[in-house]
Amino acid sequence: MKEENDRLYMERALHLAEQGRGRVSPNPMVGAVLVKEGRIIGEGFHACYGGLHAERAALESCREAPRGSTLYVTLEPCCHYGKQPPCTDAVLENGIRRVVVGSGDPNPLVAGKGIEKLKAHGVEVTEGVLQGPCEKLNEIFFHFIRTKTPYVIMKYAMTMDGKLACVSGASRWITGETARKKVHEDRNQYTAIMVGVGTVLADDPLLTCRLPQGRNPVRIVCDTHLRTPVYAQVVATASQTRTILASCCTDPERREPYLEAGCELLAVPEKNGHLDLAALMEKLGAKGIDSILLEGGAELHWSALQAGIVQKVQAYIGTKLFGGQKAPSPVGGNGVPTPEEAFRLAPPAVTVLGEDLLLESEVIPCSPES
Ligand code: AOF
Ligand code: ZN
Repeated sequence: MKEENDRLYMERALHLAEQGRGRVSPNPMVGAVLVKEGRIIGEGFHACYGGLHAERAALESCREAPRGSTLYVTLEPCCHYGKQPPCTDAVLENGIRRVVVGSGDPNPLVAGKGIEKLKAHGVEVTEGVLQGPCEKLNEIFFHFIRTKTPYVIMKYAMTMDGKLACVSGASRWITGETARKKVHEDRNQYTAIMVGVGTVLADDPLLTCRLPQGRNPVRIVCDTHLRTPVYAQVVATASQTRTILASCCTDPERREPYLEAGCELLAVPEKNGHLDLAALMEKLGAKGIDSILLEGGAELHWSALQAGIVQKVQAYIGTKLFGGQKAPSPVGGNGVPTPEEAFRLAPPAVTVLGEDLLLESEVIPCSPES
């Protein structure tokens, strides 16, 4: 009975945590519920970056004295001074008797020390309740805090015969409205969106979020030789929406017009004639960019897979067939020579979006000897 209730309250805490989605990065989403004698007496979540942590938000909302209550929290309470004071202090000061934790906090400043401190002060701690869903909730934060590089989601829409466009190059539309709305929900949520210069030259995209009250992701263009046209939409709108051009070109004269237009230029070393994508990820991580939607083209997808920077693949599948030997597919480059050398993906999550499908799979990292 106790375990069943623990799961129910943790589910509620997970639901609360979700409300911080897209607003707390690069911090984690966290939800908290305070329960006393079988009643919820307070609830809270981490609502904005730098803001009150979930535990203190729940305490602030309390309808009665929290002394003797149980705290359900999706992430181990912190025990360090950051932008906010330690949550462990709040737990102890308020006489909370028991703390139920979903997942541990891999932040080296916390990493088990929060739970240890609570136990050392006589608080009963139960760990690992709905651990899987709690870890999944913060897959981006967990990746970012461990690697200091962004979580990269390679996203594309293709037909059921694996085409990104018709032979003519026309691609509007592959998927229907429901799927296209989800794309904009994702742009509202992830920190950045990245494309190759080929995509800018071919489509002149805006790469913004077209939802009312939506937030635009930071736009990143991988442009080894600085070929982005100064009149491209991403450059022309750079003063409204942050735009980063990642390039090997360090010539101040060539960089000047982009800087004037409000772009940021990121100098990246060259590797085999292209941008060193692993080095780029480190630089973007240092800028606090914790997640990237990688939206093509095919050559950049291949390079990104080879560089080992992709964590997840999002394949939208439109229920159409384009055909055409020369019609492009989502991943270019040389391709792997044999099926054994394929990039491996975990079993996918399948979502039906109107008449289309979305398959989402994590990339299984290559072992160094393979
Ligand atoms: C919690 N509850 O709601 C959150 C936690 O700079 P700060 O003070 O906001 O600290 C950020 C770190 O604290 C973050 O990296 C993560 O380890 C933890 N976030 N912890 O107990 C919360 N948001
Ligand atoms: Zn905290």
